[in-house]
Amino acid sequence: MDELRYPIGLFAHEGEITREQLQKWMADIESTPARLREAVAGLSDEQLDTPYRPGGWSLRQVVHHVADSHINSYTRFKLALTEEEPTIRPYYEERWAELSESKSAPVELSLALLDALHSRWMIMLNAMQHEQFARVFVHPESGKIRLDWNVGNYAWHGNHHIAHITSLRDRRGW
Ligand code: NI
Repeated sequence: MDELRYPIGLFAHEGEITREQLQKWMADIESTPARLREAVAGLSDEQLDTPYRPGGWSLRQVVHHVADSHINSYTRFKLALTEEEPTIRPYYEERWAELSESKSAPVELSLALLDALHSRWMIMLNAMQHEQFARVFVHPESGKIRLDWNVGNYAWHGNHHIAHITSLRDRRGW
């Protein structure tokens, strides 16, 4: 396992997902924008343009990636709630991160976007009946994905990228 690339390990969950587990993951999703904002607070443009690991994305690209990824995820939740086992549209996240906008736009734009997006996402999740967490979408490569598992996956995803930033800051003493 590459510790720089996976500072908190990979997401894994086996078996039934309890309401308690789901609540913990939802609390992580709710706090992700504030924790991401805190993770980059006070960094200069030069620091934001530093790769979190050799050959990896810059901190700026990481922040914009979280927004890109969570916009897609939010959409997939909505598709799964309103259609029967919809097949979702994958995208090349590496290519999105290489677009010049992802490399240059102020991080504040994605932080603000995530504040609003996660606020709506949480209203949606909190309004879901427990049975609705068993609804699925179909990923063309990964197959059927249940919404409860996906809540965990995106709680992990935010934590994973926040750890990229905080671990670099620790290593550099920033
Ligand atoms: Ni990611």
